[in-house]
Amino acid sequence: MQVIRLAVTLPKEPILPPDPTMIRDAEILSQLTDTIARFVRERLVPAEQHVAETDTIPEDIVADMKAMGLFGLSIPEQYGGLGLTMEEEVLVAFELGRTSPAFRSLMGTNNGIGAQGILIDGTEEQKQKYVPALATGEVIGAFCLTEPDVGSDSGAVKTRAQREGDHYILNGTKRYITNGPHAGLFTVMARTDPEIQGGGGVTAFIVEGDTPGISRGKADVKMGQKGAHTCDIIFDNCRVPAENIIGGKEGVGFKTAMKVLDRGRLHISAICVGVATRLIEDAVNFAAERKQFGKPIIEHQLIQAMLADSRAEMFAGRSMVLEAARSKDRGEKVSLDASCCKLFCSEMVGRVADRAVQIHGGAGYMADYAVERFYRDVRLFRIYEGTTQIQQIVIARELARQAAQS
Ligand code: COS
Repeated sequence: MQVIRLAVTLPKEPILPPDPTMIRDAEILSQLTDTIARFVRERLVPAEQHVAETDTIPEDIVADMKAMGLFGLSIPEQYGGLGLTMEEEVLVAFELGRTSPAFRSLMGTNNGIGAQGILIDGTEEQKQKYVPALATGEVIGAFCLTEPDVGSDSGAVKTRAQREGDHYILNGTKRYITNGPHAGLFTVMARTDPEIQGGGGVTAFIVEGDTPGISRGKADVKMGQKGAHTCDIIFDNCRVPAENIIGGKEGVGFKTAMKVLDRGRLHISAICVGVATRLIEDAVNFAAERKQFGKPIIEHQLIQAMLADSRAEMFAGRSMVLEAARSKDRGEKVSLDASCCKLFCSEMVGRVADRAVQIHGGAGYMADYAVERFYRDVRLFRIYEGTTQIQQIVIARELARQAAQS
């Protein structure tokens, strides 16, 4: 099959009124989303079952994804990416979400949590040194925050980074690291100041994957998302140059991680919308074909209710994600909105997947139908990049803060 190339370069200069920082050229953007939609439809969807069965994305698909520039969608052009705005990125994610999340997961860390720490808070030198290889997919990036004893309370990281001359010595274990088995570059949050208990004692480091003292645990066996891989990353007296502190500043690594997650949560929300769209499509197609009580089940009102609720909720998710992405592009702080999106969209796609299985009836429980796989795949969305309960906390705290200020 021929590689479908993204023969588009988004112009540097914004041209669309009224808010020029958002979509820069509607026609080129629509070419981009159309090309990705076609790639998803013709190349990725037919490979889904193979990926699920083998727990591997075929090499030729990975090569196509690289050739299309998918690893650098949101990386600025000066570092070799396409430089999509947040709104453009979520529009692309709506399309990418319409297939197994494993495909997105492979390039998702390079566009997102594996590169954004450096892009948001790194020095110019760090960006130039590390980001171009992430943009092409030559190197896979990963984000090391979670630990065996540190999940939602991410300010409590125990991994230590002790200064020794012009290096830091890292010791500790990071857990469930997406793309850990493949990563050549890590953003690692480690405690440089043990006197400070919370996030204030945490520093973010760029750690090259082949640094002595790094080892990888065995790949985790997960409920779903086969083809996307996670593992422990273990640091044992791993010497990292002091110049690899992101932005050169100790003690701000937790804030860097939070800023990365604000963005990541919007991206995941958009993927949830994409998956919901796919599930609704599958459910409608099935319901139109399947006959019971003498007519296609789509003509039965109780089936219609499930489809209608799913479509309405998907549309609500899509609208809020677009709105939040636009405010991010305007430079507004979106922590609260990103958490609202992550909370709603991840729960929404869970309900949509549940209904899609229900509409399929017995068939929905069988591995022959994609809904069975998606039902397991979407469960993760409510957990990673901050659980639903963490999003509730972020939202409620921000409301309290705003109330105290008024
Ligand atoms: N952007 C910038 N700064 C932020 C921020 C954000 N989104 N969120 C918090 N901060 C800052 C705060 O302003 C505060 O700064 P000061 O110390 O200068 O006041 C500092 O970070 C600490 O914030 P806070 O007190 O809210 O931290 P907590 O330890 O209470 O933790 C939660 C906050 C629970 C929200 C955070 O730990 C979290 O998001 N946990 C989930 C982690 C997660 O998503 N893990 C998934 C795995 S990674 S894929």
